[in-house]
Amino acid sequence: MRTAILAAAALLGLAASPLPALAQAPAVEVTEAWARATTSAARAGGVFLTLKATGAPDRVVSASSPVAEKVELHETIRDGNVMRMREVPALEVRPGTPLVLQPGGLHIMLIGLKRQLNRGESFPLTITFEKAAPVTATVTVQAAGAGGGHRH
Ligand SMILES: [Cu+2]
Repeated sequence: MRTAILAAAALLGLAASPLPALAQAPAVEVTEAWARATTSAARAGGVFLTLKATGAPDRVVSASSPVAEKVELHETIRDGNVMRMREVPALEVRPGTPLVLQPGGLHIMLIGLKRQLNRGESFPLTITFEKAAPVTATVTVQAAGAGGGHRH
């Protein structure tokens, strides 16, 4: 019976993805996605969110959004008395430990903003993982100073 089903699937051109329902698909949940409002002159902006791996460990390898020409993964490092940001190649997400992206720490950077981000608006951000299927999150724009200052 199983052989017959597989043969039928092969005939239909489905052989490349056998029995997907039985596989433990890697998955990562994205919650609490928000960005800071920007001025009309701003060319970059930060996005913050929480990532939870529900299965195997995974890595965020890239992101994209229609509001920016380019989206980078950033970390914040202390350089003397100055906080600087730099790009990182990936963000590790481990099961059981939510990865919280927040001001002063890891974040997603919108580079080459195509428009101002106004408080109360939202926009889509697509996150690509090494294993899990891509997730498109809805990012809510909060006040320019939201989430800052008191966290570090
Ligand atoms: Cu940054």
